[in-house]
Amino acid sequence: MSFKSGFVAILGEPNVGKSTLINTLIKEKVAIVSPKPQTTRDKIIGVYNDNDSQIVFIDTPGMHTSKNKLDEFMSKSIDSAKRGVDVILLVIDGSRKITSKDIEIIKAYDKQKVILVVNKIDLSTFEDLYPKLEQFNDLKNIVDIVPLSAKRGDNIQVLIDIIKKYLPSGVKYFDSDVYTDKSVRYIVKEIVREKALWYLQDEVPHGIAVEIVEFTEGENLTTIAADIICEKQSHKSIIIGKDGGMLKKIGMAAREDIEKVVEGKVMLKLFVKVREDWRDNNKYIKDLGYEQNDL
Ligand SMILES: Nc1nc2c(ncn2[C@@H]2O[C@H](COP(=O)(O)OP(=O)(O)O)[C@@H](O)[C@H]2O)c(=O)[nH]1
Ligand SMILES: [Mg+2]
Repeated sequence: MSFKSGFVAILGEPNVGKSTLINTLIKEKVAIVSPKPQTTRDKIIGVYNDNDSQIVFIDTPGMHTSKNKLDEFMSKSIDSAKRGVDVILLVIDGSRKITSKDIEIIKAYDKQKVILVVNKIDLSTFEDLYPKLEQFNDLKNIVDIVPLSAKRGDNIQVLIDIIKKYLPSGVKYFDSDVYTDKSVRYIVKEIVREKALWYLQDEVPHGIAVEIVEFTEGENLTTIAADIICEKQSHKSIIIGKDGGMLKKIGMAAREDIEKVVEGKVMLKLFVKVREDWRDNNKYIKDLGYEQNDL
């Protein structure tokens, strides 16, 4: 069999498990995950390698309507991820009821090869799931349907084998030891944002960005300082918390994950800064690293 390679975009509504899926597929944490919608802001590439293939997965922010300039940036990054890919993985949450809106969204993809991924099967029984899958049988634009659990890793190999069927013969686009287009710094700042999303409530976490201000690799210790940027003074006090408790919680959880990424001990210093309404300011969005990086 010839070597297969190609590009696969992961699309779907917020919270269906797209980022969890890319991490499971490539067995590395490249995309952050949280129960809150709009966790992913950027297009992220994760590269899967085995003996006879290389698959370049592109994780995208969930589709939703634009409210501010950051939202516009996110929807542009979905559009650019859709272009020029060999296969689209359209992910839906199989533990939810399937609505007519879901069917409409699926039908809209009629020009590309689409594999429908029905995620979170660990939350349903076969009896619940089977009638749901039957609803998709008539959809002619779907080349395959794969029920799986991104979180548990069930059926992941089945998905990879199916994707390979639809990829062209080709060359490697990335060296085998490269698993993402993002730098360690980028992943570090995303991990800090992930923990802020986990622990903070309401609108506070959605107005957060993280900026790395120091990254020094020592012999036995990597020292990292990061600013957590928020939109309002009142948010700043919430993020710091009583006696600095919230910031400490975010920092401890983040450090644990960052140590796995840098493969060593880390000292993490976090600061909180206010930049009013940065989500509506093009310059801030660019400064914070949300910039189109087309393939
Ligand atoms: N039970 C279960 N939860 C999942 C699964 N995949 C993702 N999740 C959870 O769904 C939430 C959203 O996941 P995320 O990957 O951030 O979704 P995204 O917005 O589509 O990228 C998180 O709380 C995940 O832990 C799965 O297979 N099973
Ligand atoms: Mg995501």
